[in-house]
Amino acid sequence: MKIEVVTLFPEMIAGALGFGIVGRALDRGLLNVGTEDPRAHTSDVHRTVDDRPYGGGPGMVLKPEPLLAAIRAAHARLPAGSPRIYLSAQGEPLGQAQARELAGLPGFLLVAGRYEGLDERVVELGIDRELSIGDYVLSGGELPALVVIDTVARLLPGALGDERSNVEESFVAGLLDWPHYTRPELFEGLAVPPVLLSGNHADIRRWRLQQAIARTWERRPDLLPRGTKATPFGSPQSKAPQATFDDRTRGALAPEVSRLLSEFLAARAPGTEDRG
Ligand code: 4HQ
Repeated sequence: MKIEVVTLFPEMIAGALGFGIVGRALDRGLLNVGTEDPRAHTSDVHRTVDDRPYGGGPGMVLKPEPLLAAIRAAHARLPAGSPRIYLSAQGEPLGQAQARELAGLPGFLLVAGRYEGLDERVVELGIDRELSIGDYVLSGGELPALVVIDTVARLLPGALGDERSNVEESFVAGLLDWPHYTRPELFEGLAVPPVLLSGNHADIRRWRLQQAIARTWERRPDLLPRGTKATPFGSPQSKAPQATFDDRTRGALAPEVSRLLSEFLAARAPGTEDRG
């Protein structure tokens, strides 16, 4: 996988990539990251990369000529068909699906803007796709570019030390993580959940999945399958067990996840409160 980053601050990219999983992916040659500085494509004595916005107002806009020249120079070093991606708050939200899609490509180009952003004609002429890392305002596209590189790098085959990590993650794909514990067994008066010490791997797997489902329900219900509702099985209103979420999305879940999610939702349904 080859990635190029067009940036006015190439040291920000190079300086952040030498650590952990990404650093090892670079060492192993699974990933190669290059940078291109638009300032290298200026010819005036001040090496000017920005200018005032037409129409007036505060802030500056990246000048089109050096930026498009940098995009073209970096794109020429990438495999044919590598998309040119602009990091912007107006872009498509980056999620795990987008990361997987990018990880399947031979390469791509990231454009990190500064100031108020790019001249829109550079977007028209030199950008294939826009991605946003979230609904907040940053001062530049370098951190978003690093976020994209990090999330893509760890999906490359051979990037994780323990290859099982990605397999384990796909087991709960689309759910929040379960809680983790390590030694000591008792820490500041807080015990590790006994099931994790039981040695019963089926019980542990079920408990973790139940924890992941409960946390997702509480904290990020938007991540659960469309149409997810807490509805009791065989409730008085209907004889047949009711669907607790769309049958179509049910099919996309691992059978174990589907079953435990149905159980969780049935237990959560109105009128099933434990008044013990
Ligand atoms: N930007 N996700 C770059 C962002 C942003 C985001 C603001 C993009 C500054 C120059 N990029 N401009 N959020 O906040 O990707």
